[in-house]
Amino acid sequence: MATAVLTISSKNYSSWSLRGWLLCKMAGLEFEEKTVSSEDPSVRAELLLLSPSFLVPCLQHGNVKVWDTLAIAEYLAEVSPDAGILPKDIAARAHCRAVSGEMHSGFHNLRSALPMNLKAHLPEFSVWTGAQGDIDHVFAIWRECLATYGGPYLFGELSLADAMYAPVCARFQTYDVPLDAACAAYCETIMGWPAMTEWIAAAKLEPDELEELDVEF
Ligand SMILES: N[C@@H](CCC(=O)N[C@@H](CS)C(=O)NCC(=O)O)C(=O)O
Repeated sequence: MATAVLTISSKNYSSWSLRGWLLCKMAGLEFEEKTVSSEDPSVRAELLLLSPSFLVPCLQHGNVKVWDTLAIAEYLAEVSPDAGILPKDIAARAHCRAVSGEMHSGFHNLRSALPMNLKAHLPEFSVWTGAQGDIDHVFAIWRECLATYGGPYLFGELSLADAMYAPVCARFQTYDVPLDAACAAYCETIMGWPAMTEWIAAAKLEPDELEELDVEF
């Protein structure tokens, strides 16, 4: 397999980096990580060369450069068709793309009100009511998927959807969001996914703190 490099940023804070990285792991891709701090102007210039959108994750695989997490997922599903990134059944595949697309383009209130911070535990955090609607919609998606496909992952086996919602599980743990039994079991499954525990362990060793994301809420 061609040499692959995945450009990411902070393991503690960057939920999109986490999603891209989980997808590479799911695809069984052998890859190197390149970590950039987009706060540093000289690094931003380098990042622009690596990722035309300025954003991470960005995957360089041989001569192929692909950025944007959904595009990376679709590319990896083509490179590793047996990895299960997309379900085999056409209806389940469409459903998986729909709930993954929702995560990619929506849930803005949830994402801004509950930033990913794997090192933190903020049990006193009060959820802004604007975010509660997003949280309830996540619960509805999870309950429907778990009931339809039987769990323990959203589509039975690990898929793109689990990579997309994994940072949400981490946020629910950080902010002690109350969960029903089905959603709690799903979060526990995701937080115990070996790739996830590997990422979290590395995040906890990261020295840098982004003060603006570490305020006490
Ligand atoms: N839609 C993009 C979102 C990527 C994104 O927002 N990445 C953040 C990190 S989580 C980023 O690179 N931000 C640039 C910056 O912080 O300057 C994707 O799906 O990959």
